[in-house]
This record gives sequence, structure tokens and C-alpha cells, in this order.
Amino acid sequence: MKAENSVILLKLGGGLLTDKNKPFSIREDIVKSAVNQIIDANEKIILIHGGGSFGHPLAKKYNVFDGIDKSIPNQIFGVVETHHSMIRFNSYLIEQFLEMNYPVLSIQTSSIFIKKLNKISLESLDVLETALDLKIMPVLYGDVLFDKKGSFSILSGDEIILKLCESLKSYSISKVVFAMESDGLFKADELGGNNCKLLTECYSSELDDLILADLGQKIDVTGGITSKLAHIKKICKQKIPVQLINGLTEGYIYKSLRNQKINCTNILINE
Ligand code: IP8
Repeated sequence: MKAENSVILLKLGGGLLTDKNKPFSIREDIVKSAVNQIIDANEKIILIHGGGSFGHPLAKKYNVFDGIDKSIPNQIFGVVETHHSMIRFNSYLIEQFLEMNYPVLSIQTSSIFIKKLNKISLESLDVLETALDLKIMPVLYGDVLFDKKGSFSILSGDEIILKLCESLKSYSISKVVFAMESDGLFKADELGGNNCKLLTECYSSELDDLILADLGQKIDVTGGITSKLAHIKKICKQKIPVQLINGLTEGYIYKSLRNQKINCTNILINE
């Protein structure tokens, strides 16, 4: 595989880009800064973003994650509303790139992923890889996931990343970056106090023994940090390093994409 066929997967957390306490609210300055940093970095990237206050409150209201439930009033309408809300959020982000003349392509997660016999399958990898060939940055987002057995769920941005790590064929993934609202993963205080420390470096082989600090979670239908760690372990099984960075710290997204040193969590791969 040629060097130019290497790609970075970058997830911008929904909690970073939106105010999770206020439905349908975008943190415009943070979005603009992230967009500028991505453009300046000028790397081959697949961008994935989470649901934040556009996805989670609606998904929760209609219990979309757990699938069809006839006892929930208007649930089917809630499914399409959740999806449409994500499109609105995604369109805002896409427009920021287009205003800067940067070529991006929104790819609807719910149109290319489906659940079959309890397995999530990625149906249309070619669209994504051809966009990359054309130097277009594909942008995906947490969305509704349909199930062939006649139901639905939610596919999180983290799960999308994992599926891409398992499925990309003509591109190798040099690293996965999660831009969040904190500096990374925090180890629990060994003495049981509140003194938790940022985990700056850790080998994938050490992840199973890691005890993380519980820093509290806002509403998140797709599982928060525990589920993120489970996804990270699976990503590392594909021999792909993972970096968790603070997207609120000025310049960190750019520095991460350019492989410059920052204060964050680095999960390295054992040889
Ligand atoms: O924020 C969830 O994606 P995530 C997307 O990456 C919806 O977990 C629609 C809730």
C-alpha cells in the first residue's frame, strides 16, 4: 500500500461540538476552530462526529437504541426525527467546510450500514474509498441503524470507527483520534481518593487491567467512556494506535493530525 493511502480517522465528540444540556445547540466557535484546524492540517482524514444535543435527547425520548417497541407513542416518527436532527447538525458542519472551499462529502450512516443477524455490516465501502481517492474528505455521523429483522437501533460514531478499522481495504489507518472535552482517559486514584491522573501513555496490552476514574456522565444513549474503552480495545486489536485529545485546547486537533506532541492519552500498539 502506498504512503498516500494512509488515512487518519478523526472523531469529533458530540459533547464537544454541541451543548449537551440544551437541545439542538451548536457550540459555533468550537466547530469553527475544529474545521479550521482540520483544513490547516491538510491530511487525508475520514471525519466522524457524534450526536450531542441533536441525537441523544431524541434517541432517548423514543428509546431508539433498544429497537421497536409498540408501547412507545410515535416511536417510528421519533426514529426519523432523530435521523433528521442528525442531518441538520451534519449539514451545519459540512457548510463550514464548504464555506472555506474545502471538499467534504456527507455520507449517511443509516444508508450504508445495516444490522443483519445481529451483526453490523458496512454495505458500501466503495463510495467512501472513492471519495478519498478523489481527495474528498468523507464525513459520517452517529445515526439510526436499521435492522433487517424489522427493527432499528443507534449506531454511534465510535462503532462507525471500529467498523471502518475492520473494513477499509485500499487505505491503511495510521491512527484513530478521539477529540473530546477532556484531556483523555483518567486512571482511578489507587488510594480511593479523588486524585485521578491523566493516563498519557499506555500499551494496548495494558488496557484490560486499566481502572478508569468515574468522572460522571451526561446523558449518552450509546454508553459514554466505558463503551469508548471497549471500542478502543477492539480498534487496537486491528493494530491501530488511538489518541484521545482535548478538542477544547487551542490547536490540539491540528497538532494531533500533524503528529506533534500534546498532553493527551496515547494508546500504543505492542509489536
Ligand atoms: O454521539 C450517537 O452517536 P455518538 C448518535 O457517537 C445518536 O454516540 C443519533 C444518538
